[in-house]
Amino acid sequence: MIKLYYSPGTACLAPHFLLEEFKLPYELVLVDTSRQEHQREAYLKLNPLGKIPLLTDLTEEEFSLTESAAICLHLQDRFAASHAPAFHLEIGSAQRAQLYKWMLYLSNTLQAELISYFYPERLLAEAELAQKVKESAENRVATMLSYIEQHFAQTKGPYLLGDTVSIADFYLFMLGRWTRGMQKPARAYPHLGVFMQRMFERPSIVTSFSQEGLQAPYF
Ligand SMILES: N[C@@H](CCC(=O)N[C@@H](CS)C(=O)NCC(=O)O)C(=O)O
Repeated sequence: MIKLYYSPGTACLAPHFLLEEFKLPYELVLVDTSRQEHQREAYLKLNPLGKIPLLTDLTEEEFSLTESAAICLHLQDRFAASHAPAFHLEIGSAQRAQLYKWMLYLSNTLQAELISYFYPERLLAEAELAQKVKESAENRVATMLSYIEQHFAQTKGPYLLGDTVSIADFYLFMLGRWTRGMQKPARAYPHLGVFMQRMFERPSIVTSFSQEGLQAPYF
């Protein structure tokens, strides 16, 4: 049985959406970060980084994986062909190459900047300086959202890969949701906003929000 260790609304969301989207049997395991459960011995044994998410699968052999983007890619590799053929992309195909581009851009550029936005004190501890780090991160996130907006404006979408929905769309939706408290959130961009609304209408996303106990505003 696949288990997804989660904390509501965090980087567990994209894998959670995909487990629902692919209609896989799985179990959600809450790691209560408000009680520092992610820093306790029991969890650190499973994930020495003390981060969320973590996916384990003990069906065949002992398997565990961290890094939200890696979990999404793994779910696609392992289950798309059998459970969600629309998500299957041939290795070496142009579309799969674009998928790699988006997954890496989203995870190592946009997500990294969002971490600076949410945890500025990890970069500069003093409150006034941390505030400046936060503002600066928000500015850079705006530049990144504009780049994605431009992509949608040029390609007309409706998804990052064009007509084909992919795991990168779920990843983008998760990160776009994280901008909801910013001065110009993802939903405020004309094309990106339409994308966010379209993704939000997918039952897999609605179900995941409900299972994680998340409430409006959703994005
Ligand atoms: N690069 C990792 C980041 C994981 C991460 O930072 N998760 C956050 C939640 S979004 C977390 O565990 N925070 C707890 C902490 O840093 O103490 C991934 O994408 O999975």
